[in-house]
Amino acid sequence: MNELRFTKMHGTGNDFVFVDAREFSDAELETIRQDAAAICDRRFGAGCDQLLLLLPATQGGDFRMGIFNADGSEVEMCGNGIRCLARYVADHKLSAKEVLDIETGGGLIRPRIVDGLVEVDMGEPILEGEKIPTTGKGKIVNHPLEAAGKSWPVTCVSMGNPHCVTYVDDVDALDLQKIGPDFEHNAFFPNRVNTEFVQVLAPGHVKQRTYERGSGETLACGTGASAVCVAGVLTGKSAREVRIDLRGGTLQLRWDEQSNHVYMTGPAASVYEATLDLDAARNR
Ligand code: ZDR
Repeated sequence: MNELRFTKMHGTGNDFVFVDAREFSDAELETIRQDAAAICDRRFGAGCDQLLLLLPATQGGDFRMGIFNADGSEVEMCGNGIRCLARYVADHKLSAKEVLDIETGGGLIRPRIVDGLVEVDMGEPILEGEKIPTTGKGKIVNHPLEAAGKSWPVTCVSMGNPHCVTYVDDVDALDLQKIGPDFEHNAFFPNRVNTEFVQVLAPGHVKQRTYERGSGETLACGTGASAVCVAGVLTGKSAREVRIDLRGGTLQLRWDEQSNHVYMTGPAASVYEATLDLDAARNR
């Protein structure tokens, strides 16, 4: 396979190369897996934070989503990506259902389009340290983590993928290129981690920057925003319903007390369609 047809999409500035891979053979999927980092490369390839694949369901859902970070690592979940998947399915009329059941490595995720935005039932957060995973046990709330030469109180949440949330006075003052890798590769996180730096503006309004596992700083992070919503309740820093301002836009989050599910609402956009010459992209 030398040509890859894709749609360029983004959710609040977290950008994706979205590939409809429902008809791909196992050999073609393997090629994509091998070439993921080359496809994501912003100079030699198509360029994106994550490569997303629309795949046939295997467990009774409507579709399955495959996710690769810019470094080529395959990961479990992507919150902004699932909104884009719902947008793609609606744009191409691939389903008549109002709420989709999407299989991901982080479990079944349920998006639906409401008033031009996408609302996603992100499922239940995982709070046990061992399951996130961290090397700590039980709930990890305000745990002191040594990184970048100081101690940061961190609260850890998995939304299918691992997140670490820490509160600061001024998110814009942080040099994330410098401090982010120290969180991502910290021995406390056996599978590495996505890190959210959060500034509380009011109980219902926070500002977030994200340093993503395998992709570096991105303009937004949907699973990260979900983790921030949960961490805000666990630490008492913010309310169950919160507006989160990210560098690329705003997301609305709610951690429902009754169901224990997290709901995320935000935009998703298709920017253009194109064909990538895989041979050329491979020659980095
Ligand atoms: C943060 C993310 N872009 C989203 O929107 O949820 C997810 C991407 C995957 C993340 N970098 C990981 O778990 O490694």
